[in-house]
This record gives sequence, C-alpha cells and structure tokens, in this order.
Amino acid sequence: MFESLTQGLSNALGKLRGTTKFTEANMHEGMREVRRALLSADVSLEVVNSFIQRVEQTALGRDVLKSVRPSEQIVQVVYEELVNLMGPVNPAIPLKRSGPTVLMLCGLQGSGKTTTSGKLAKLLASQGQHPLLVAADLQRPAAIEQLKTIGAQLGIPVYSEAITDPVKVCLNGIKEAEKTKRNIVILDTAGRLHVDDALMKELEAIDRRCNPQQCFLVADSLTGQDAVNSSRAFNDALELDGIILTKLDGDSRGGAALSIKEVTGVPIKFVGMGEKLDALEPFRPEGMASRILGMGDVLGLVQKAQQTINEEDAKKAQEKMEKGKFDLSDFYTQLQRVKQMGSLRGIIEQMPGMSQMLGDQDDPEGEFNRIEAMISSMTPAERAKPELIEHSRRRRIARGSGTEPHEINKLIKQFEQMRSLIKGMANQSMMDRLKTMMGLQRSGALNGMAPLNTKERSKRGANISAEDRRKARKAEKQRKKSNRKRNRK
Ligand SMILES: Nc1nc2c(ncn2[C@@H]2O[C@H](COP(=O)(O)OP(=O)(O)O)[C@@H](O)[C@H]2O)c(=O)[nH]1
Ligand SMILES: [Mg+2]
Repeated sequence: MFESLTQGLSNALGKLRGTTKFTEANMHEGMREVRRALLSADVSLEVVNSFIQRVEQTALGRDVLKSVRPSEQIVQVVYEELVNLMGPVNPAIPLKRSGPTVLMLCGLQGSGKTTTSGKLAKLLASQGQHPLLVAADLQRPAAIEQLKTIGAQLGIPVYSEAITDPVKVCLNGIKEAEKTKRNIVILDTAGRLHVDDALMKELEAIDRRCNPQQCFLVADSLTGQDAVNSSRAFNDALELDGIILTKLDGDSRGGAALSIKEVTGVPIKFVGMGEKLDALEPFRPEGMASRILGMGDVLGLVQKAQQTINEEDAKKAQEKMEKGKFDLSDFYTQLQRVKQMGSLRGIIEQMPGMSQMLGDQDDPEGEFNRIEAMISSMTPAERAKPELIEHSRRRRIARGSGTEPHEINKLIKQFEQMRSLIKGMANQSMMDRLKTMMGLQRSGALNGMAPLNTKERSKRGANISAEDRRKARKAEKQRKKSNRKRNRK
C-alpha cells in the first residue's frame, strides 16, 4: 500500500535530512521534491499546492530553521499536515434509539459496494448489532445472488425481491427489518460504469423515500483522480456522510486517499484493505499519515492485536517496543500473535521496520515460518542476547531449523536494525502523540463504531421529529455547500 508515494516522500525528506545547514532556500528546494512526490502519486494539483503552502507556512512560523533538529521538525510538520488533510473524521455510526438505522451504500459499478455491504455488516455484527442486508441492485441479475452468497457466508440475513423497482425493495427491506427486529439496514444499490442521470435519479429516489441516516459513497482508490471527480458528483446529488475507499491494499500511489477530503469536503470513514470480508477498517488519518511516511502504524496494530489478545498483553508489548527493550523471544511471541491476526501483508506494513525486514515477499507466510523455525532453534540465552551467536552456534541453529548459517546471520542483523529503528521512533515527539492516542484508545474513546450513549445520540439528532430532521438536513446541506466552495477555492 502506498509504496511509491512512501518511497517518493522518503527520498524527498531524506535529502533534507542530509542537509547540515538549513536555510529558507534549501527548505524550499526540499519542498519542491515533496511536491514532485505528491504529484507523481496522483494527488490533485490544487491539493498539492495548498498542502505545500501550509507545510512551508507552518514550518517557518515555528522557526524550524533555528531549531536543533530542523530536518526532523519538518517531517513532523509534514506528518501533521497530512493528518489535517485527511481528517478530522469520526467513523462512529450513530444508531437510532427505536426502529432500524438505515445505511445507504452507493457508487460506480465495480467500486466494491456489494463486498463492502458484507464487510460492514460483519463489522457491525461483531459489535453486537443486528444488520439486515438489502439487495437493491436490480441492474445486474447476478447482483442479488452475489449478496445472498455473502450473507450466507456471514450468517446475516439478506432481503431481496424479484421486482424491478429498487425503491420498493428498499422500503420493504426496512419494513422487514422492523418485523424481524434487525436494528441496522444496509442498502446495496446499483452502480453504472460512469456517473449518469439515470443512476443519480434512482439513487436520489431511494435517498428521498428511505431517508437513510447515513449515505456512504464506495469509491475505488485505484481509479485515483477519477474517484475524486465522481465523488464530487455523488456528493452534489446525495449529500454524502462519508466515503468508503476500497482496494487500498493494491493502491501504490494514494492520490485518491490524499485528495478526496480536501476536494469534496467529505471525510473517508472506512477503508477496504482486501477482498476478504474482514478487510474493512475504520479510517484513522494519524495511522494513514504514519504509514505514508513509512513509520508504521503502531496504534492500528495494537488495536488489531487487542481483538485477538488481551489488553494487558498488548500494553506490555507496546511498552517494550517503545522502549526498545525487545528481544528475539518477544519477537517470536509477536510473530505467533501476528499469525492469529489474519492478513499478514497488512500487518507487516503496520509494524515499524517489519516490512524492511521481510522485504517485498510474495509469500510472507513462508518467510514467517522460516523465521519462526530459526528462532525456535535458539536457546533462551541466545534469544535474549543475539550477539552471543557466533560461528558454531550459528551452524547448530541452521541445522536445527533447516536453514543456512548465512540466513541466521541475516535474521540477526535485520532484527538489530528493526530494534534500533523502533527505539529511535520512541524518542520522537510523534511517539508521544501516539502514546497519548493509546491512552485515549484504552479508555474507549477511539472505539470507532461503538454506539453512542443516549445523550450524545440525541445531540446528533438520531431520534428527532421529521420536521426537525428536514431542517437539520437543510442546514447540513448548506454547510457542506459552503465547505465545498471553500475547498474549491
Ligand atoms: N483487493 C481488494 N478488492 C476489493 C476490495 N473491495 C472490493 N474488492 C473487489 O472488487 C470487485 C468488485 O466488487 P463488488 O463488491 O462486486 O463491486 P460493486 O459492483 O460496487 O458491488 C470484487 O472482485 C471485489 O472482490 C478491497 O478493499 N480490496
Ligand atoms: Mg454490487
């Protein structure tokens, strides 16, 4: 994910790092490189220009040039501005107190609506909700079957009807949810290859008649600026509440991820990270910015780890990692945990230093198993102090694990590098930032999709009269419009 963008930015920022004496001129030069990297990542020109301007202004305003470590400060500023560019976002889905909460998913054909409907249902079900999927794509005959298959896999009911009016299917689906006590309805609507009038009319009719609490656009990140442009069109017609950006797992450039919020005013709320039904994550700009700058996403990793292991364990591992007190035994434990967590590629990318260590393997599973075999052939003393491992020990370990002595050597070298990288990160102020977020996260404040408490819910207007809701929608539309105007400037 984002390989070419990360590479470009790290080259650009790396050059700045090599500078011993900082001046306004060479910072400007460095920013030119950053600009080039963003443009070749297909970030839209207007977004790149305002981004660079903000970074320069902030850096100069903060007197980065006079600071002790100007190059690191600039990385910090770029990180903060990336976060600002993509955020703020609250991926929580407010639930209605009575009656089903309706979520409408729309988007172009092939963007991932049907898959994402299933993923979202799974995520919500895992949080104790009771979703119902509604097959409202009546354009393609196979679409209903596709959703039914997904529903059967997940054990989540799917409502469908052999008629041609999608509005009716949606309305009946909502009635069905009321009857069968499902508290969330997910509408999987039809798409077209391009934005066209017929599609927009159909979607507007569903929006008007079903009055969904949230309307999400599903957009394919691989289509870059096309995704951004079509999002603008969908938002003009439907007042989107959020964007679900799919196929980020295959996106090496990141142009849509970086541009879409700035251009449309609509935040990304979830990201699709793979074809499997568990590959949907609430969007966190901080994690994304860290990943883009090649620093890994410690918090995201910890969140995922918490789903498989207990909190105490995760806290300990996190602290050890931050302090750099982390030996091969810990690493071994981590590897085994990681194996329980699912998609290895994704996890490797989130772990600082890990992707450098494993390289761009086609078969990360196989490489994991080799590393595991090597470490399990070491004695506890060797794991704690890899420097003990000299020639004859190396041969013994290689024989025990069915590998070659030079591979043992390589593993130890790379482990040392990874350890110093993590330790280095711990000294940066960005780490403090992550730690603060960790604190928030433990207290539950970042648990994206947990239903809001009653007080907050009524504040958000989830359970108010139709008249009030209309007024609120009008005001919201106005706000979004002026947002858009501002963003277009
Ligand atoms: N790699 C990857 N593939 C995805 C993701 N989301 C959807 N897809 C694939 O994109 C294709 C189209 O998805 P589908 O849900 O049928 O799109 P729809 O036409 O919008 O309903 C399918 O092959 C999905 O498996 C994702 O996040 N990552
Ligand atoms: Mg579909």
